[in-house]
Amino acid sequence: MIERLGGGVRRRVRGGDAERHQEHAREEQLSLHGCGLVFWNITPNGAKIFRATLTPSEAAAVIVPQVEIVPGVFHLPGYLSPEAQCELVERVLALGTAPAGFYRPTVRGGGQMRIDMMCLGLHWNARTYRYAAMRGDHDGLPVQPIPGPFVALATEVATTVGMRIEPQVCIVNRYPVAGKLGLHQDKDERRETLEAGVPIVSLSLGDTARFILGGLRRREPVRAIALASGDALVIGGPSRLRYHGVAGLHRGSGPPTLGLSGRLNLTFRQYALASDDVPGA
Ligand SMILES: O=C(O)CCC(=O)C(=O)O
Repeated sequence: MIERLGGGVRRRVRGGDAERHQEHAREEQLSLHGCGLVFWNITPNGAKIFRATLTPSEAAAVIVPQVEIVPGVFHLPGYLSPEAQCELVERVLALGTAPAGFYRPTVRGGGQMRIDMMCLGLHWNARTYRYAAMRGDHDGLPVQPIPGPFVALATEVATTVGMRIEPQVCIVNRYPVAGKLGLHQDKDERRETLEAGVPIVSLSLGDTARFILGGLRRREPVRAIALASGDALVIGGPSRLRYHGVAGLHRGSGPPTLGLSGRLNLTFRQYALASDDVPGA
């Protein structure tokens, strides 16, 4: 039976020690805060009371609904609970209004993107297509670091589908209702990272996106995947260099409780296998 937890991710708990958590699963919340999987009891008036932290073996016993679309591409619908989505939106918007927050990039051909962007950890320079510690194509500011709970969340998503990532970059895209992102490959990370198939972990918030997934060559046919608020998507292994993009949004389809117009998408990337190779390290 799949349980819908009060917050956090939608999980099914199987066997072993983890079973003791199941009886109260509907009252519990997986918090975004802290590392690991933290359960909370939610009282009728909404207060959170700390209950337990899952050990790594308990966490490994947790099953999350997932669909492997093609080898290496996993869609995890509803990975984030409504509460976790709200918390993530709040934190992203706070970062987005701080120095080195959202801006509208101009790409090397001179055109403006149809989305706003904010890079955390490392900056993706839209003019050079290279990563750097500073925003050389915009205001020269150093990027903000990736908050620890974001790193923990992305790592957890990858682990859920049997992959590994050490997130060194989080690119946050803010889509206005008419926002789009053309078909492209994410290939600006170091070659050894790409060749190892280290995944990209994507989290979607707000309006549902018409995400398009192609093949390893631009001309290959694409398929559409509806990425709704709270969904996670992992693109790795043999699919790491698949073309992909966002053809548009289903306007107004996001949860009203998020208070978001359009959509936010976070993609977590590992730039280098060795931390010494990370710019600014
Ligand atoms: O918004 C999305 O779902 C995709 C984002 C993306 O492709 C990218 O940032 O490279």
